[in-house]
Amino acid sequence: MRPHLRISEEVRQALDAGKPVVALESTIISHGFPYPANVESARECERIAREEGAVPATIAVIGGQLAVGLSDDEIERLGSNRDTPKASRRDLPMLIASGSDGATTVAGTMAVAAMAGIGVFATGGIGGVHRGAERSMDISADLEELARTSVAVVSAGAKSVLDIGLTLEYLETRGVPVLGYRTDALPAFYTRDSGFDVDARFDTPDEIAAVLQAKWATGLHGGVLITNPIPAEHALDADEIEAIITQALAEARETGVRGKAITPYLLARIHELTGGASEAANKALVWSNVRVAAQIAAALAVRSGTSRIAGR
Ligand code: PSU
Ligand code: MN
Repeated sequence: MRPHLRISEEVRQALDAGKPVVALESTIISHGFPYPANVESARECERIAREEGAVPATIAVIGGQLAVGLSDDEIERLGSNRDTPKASRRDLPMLIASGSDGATTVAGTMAVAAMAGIGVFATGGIGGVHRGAERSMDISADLEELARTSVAVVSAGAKSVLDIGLTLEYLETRGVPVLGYRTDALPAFYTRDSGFDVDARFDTPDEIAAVLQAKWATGLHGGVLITNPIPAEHALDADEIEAIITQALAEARETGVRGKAITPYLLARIHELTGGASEAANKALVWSNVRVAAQIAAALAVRSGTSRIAGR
């Protein structure tokens, strides 16, 4: 057992019994949606995972502990406290040492999921290479984490606040497979097609589980990015969302917001500028990702007799 790691009784029992477990992140709770929609969405994620026969493991830093599996009260605490700091890999030691709360990003959640032995994780969108990164060098730690940590991440792709082409180049360089679930096109979060292709398309959760099993059984450590397009009926108009993203990026430049603050700033501005339409889309895609992740975790558990990841 790792120090500072707190695994809930339910998650521990599921892992010991080889039952499917799905990790869920908490930056999306503290910074992804307004309160109380964030708390309702987090609870709905847990309900969907259970409906698909998986145990949800929402991950956060709670009072300096790396918590895997949160109580209802803890989800409420993260959701109602917008000041909870974003916790990526680099932030974890300081939050532990000071006994603080932290809302884990994709990178932070992957790192903690791997400590617990959880191999499948559902989120909304990942971080990536920002537009203008050739000057700012702003590249999300999510991409490095995908390169090094053996956890599969189900997402709806990346928002075009990022440079999607450069994000794909970075993932290729770092050896991260980018899979499409029932799509040949890489989705772009609010829309189903970014204009870029995925590396490989699969149409069943079991085919994806076979890829994960092959990667990890051979010792090819590291993550896999699984992209699941937003359900068609919730997709937003590509031109409208592009105009809003362009405006939000221009405002961010004028305001001078930088570093870890830029992604939450852009997400909040996009929500304001779309007048709530993006919130419904965002919920729909996250819930869809949780469902797919639970099905992949179940297929992986059947194939390997365990939901614990290899070679951690
Ligand atoms: N992109 C989204 N929604 C999100 C995030 C990114 O569309 O909620 C969050 C995730 O937690 C992701 C983090 O891991 O932002 C990336 O932050 P940064 O760009 O600072 O690495
Ligand atoms: Mn950054």
